[in-house]
Amino acid sequence: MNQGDILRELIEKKERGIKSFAVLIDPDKINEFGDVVKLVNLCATHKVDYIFVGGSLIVNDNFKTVISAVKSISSIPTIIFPGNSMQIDPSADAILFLSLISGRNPEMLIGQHVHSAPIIKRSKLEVIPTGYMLINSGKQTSASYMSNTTPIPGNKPVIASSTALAGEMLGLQLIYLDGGSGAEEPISESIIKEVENNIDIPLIVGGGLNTIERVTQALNSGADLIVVGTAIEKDQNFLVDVSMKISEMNEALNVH
Ligand code: 1GP
Repeated sequence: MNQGDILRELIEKKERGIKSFAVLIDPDKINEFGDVVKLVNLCATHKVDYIFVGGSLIVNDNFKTVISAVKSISSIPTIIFPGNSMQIDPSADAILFLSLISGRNPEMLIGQHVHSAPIIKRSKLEVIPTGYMLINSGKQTSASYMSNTTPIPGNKPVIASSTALAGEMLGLQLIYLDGGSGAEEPISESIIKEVENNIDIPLIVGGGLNTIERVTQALNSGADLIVVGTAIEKDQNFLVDVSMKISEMNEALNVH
């Protein structure tokens, strides 16, 4: 399998210290088609780097509609962040092929992957092998409940870094530390730093990033790409603030 354009770009950005911003659209939270159009236009205006589409449980029929809307009105790379093997759509640009390495549920480590691999191969989506790690964020999240896994304790950085390192040694190309959608607490500075210090592959951080202080802390601790969903569902102005913060950090590196 060749390294695709999106992964290559993330690796290059990491080497240069450039930070990136992904907006997560959960199709279940979309009530009207016009909502997606408005949000995607805002993402384009404020130079959001990636749009993630997916959810732990999608009960409506919006998944494909959201992806086709994003693709038809923007050129922002659209990446599927699947909650299960049903969330595949060839019109996206890439899929995070998630192995839930923080858990011990074989279905989430390899089972769902066996079902989806032939379909994904036919789809021609860029496949990004990703070590997905749920970190305890204070209350049970949909991701931990739906995946039937126990998250890594939020105060055990060495368990997190050893897990991420094992994922890298197994050949995974990204690590995604997730507190879960709407997490009460974001992932701690010590967990992000410890993981970042132990791996060379790009690091994604998400879950509960709902203030600029939290976003800044995640980025300064070593996140290469941050993902924000819930806070933007509540207030789209937050997208503008995060985008400005990231531009400011990248400009300080003297990169454009
Ligand atoms: C969840 O990391 C994402 O999987 C985003 O989390 O919705 O809390 O921003 P939020």
